[in-house]
Amino acid sequence: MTVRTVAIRPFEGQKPGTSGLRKKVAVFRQPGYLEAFVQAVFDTQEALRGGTLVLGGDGRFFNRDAIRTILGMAAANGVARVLVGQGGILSTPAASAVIRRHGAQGGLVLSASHNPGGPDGDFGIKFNIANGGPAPESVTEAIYARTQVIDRYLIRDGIEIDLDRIGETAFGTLQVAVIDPVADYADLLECLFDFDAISTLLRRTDFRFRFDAMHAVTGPYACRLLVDRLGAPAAAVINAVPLEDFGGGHPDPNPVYAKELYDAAMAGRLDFAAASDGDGDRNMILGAGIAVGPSDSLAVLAANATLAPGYARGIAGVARSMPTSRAADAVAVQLGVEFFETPTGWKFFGNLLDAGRITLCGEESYGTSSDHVREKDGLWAVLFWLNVLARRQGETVHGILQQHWQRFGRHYYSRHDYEAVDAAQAQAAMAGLRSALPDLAGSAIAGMTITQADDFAYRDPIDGSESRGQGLRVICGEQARVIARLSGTGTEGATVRLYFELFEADPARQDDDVQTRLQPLFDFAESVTGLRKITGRAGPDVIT
Ligand code: G16
Repeated sequence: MTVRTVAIRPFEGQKPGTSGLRKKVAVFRQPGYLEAFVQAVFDTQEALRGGTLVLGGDGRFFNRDAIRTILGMAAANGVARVLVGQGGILSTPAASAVIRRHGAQGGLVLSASHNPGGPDGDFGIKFNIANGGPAPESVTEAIYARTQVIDRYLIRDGIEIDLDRIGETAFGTLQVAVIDPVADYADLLECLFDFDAISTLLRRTDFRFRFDAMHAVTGPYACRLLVDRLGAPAAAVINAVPLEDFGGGHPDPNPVYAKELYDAAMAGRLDFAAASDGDGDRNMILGAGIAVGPSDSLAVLAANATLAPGYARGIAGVARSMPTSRAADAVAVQLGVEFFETPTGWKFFGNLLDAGRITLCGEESYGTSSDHVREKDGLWAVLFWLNVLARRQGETVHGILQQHWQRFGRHYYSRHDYEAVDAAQAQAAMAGLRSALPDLAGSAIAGMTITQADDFAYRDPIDGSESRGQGLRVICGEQARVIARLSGTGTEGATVRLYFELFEADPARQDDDVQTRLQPLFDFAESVTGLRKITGRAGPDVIT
């Protein structure tokens, strides 16, 4: 088995976005494309030589082919050991858990997250560092720089393993271990939550519970944890078998793409319902007649953290991405713990978690997690909510939220997405707002004075690194915010995201229709971006 050196030329655009490199499957299937990116990882991440690499993905189309290629390249690049999930499966949080538990030097996670799969869908690859988290910008920049000059990749043929059989195989200096993709992760979660209390709740015949795995990676994890370990009825986990094309669906747990589940909960047919995304790091939480916004979810978990054994001693602090509502800040203030505002992207939480400054973190994009891993974690959030419900016996999701708002105030919140917009039109809308920024402070939106208008820049409090251009924000003190940014995860044109937040302290005004309450902010956004006018669209494609 000899190492082959294959000459290639650099591919344009191998710059990782918000979360790794995401492209159409057809782009990834070009000869040498995947290899160029992976070689750039090996060329820049020297610790992998002689080290351990974790490898797995969300099971989407091209997952197995990519794994075969990467195994051959790992062998050729001197990796000593690869831990690969059985069937090529590893959810994103499970990959993070495996990297940490086994002291690996890094991991390659194959996923395009919530984006659709199949031959015409999307694929993605992300490098995670030794702390289990997504590579910080300094690392992704180095990888990108290498892709721009790459002229060869190394591969060893004959690394053939049965991906479906757990076991170890040696190929010269490379050891490949096919591991149970669920075990390490399930053990970790079992240490954090009150499994006895949750189990009692899930076995109650009057507790109507459903988890939708959306034919994505969480199916096996949910079955093992919720059904096998906790005793939920098997029928409670739906769409549990991972499919290469997610059954033709869009594995994004939100009211639009998990509509059936959403409708069942909103109609009051379920007491607690949840869904996760393609790679298992996102979550949507629903109660009878109510959807818990991701920003609120983070705040509620922070306020109730001590109910879970893993957090019984309290939390060190909490962080949220800039466009996420400030609901969690309000909790942190009352708890007397630190809170942080980071740019969009889970990678920005890594340093704060490593330094022990925060315990919980979350984003408006249906992501919540804690210091148990360095990724967001869908099932973790579901178990946390079940833990809270089990310990606050007799209370409903709706009741818990209402009490939360009464105590901390309500942050009405919504995100409007304009998807697959012509890139030039998206830029024009952003430019409109950007040029208005310097003159906005002092003027008003629906009677609320604008106190600040800027392009968000972040200075990491741990390593001092700077990240600029992270989203345009218009702030009315503690009362309201309007934010605009371009998505860094789309693969078609540009996706413009508008985020709206309005604070309401008066309990008598906390049960209004969200979109109605936010309407003045929508009108303001249109007046400064001209987005609808420029794109000719009547409204957003997705409202969450
Ligand atoms: C990724 C990132 C998240 C980010 C989300 C949306 O999530 O990990 O931090 O909030 O994308 O990013 P954007 O607004 O740039 O599209 P995932 O679940 O797609 O990996």
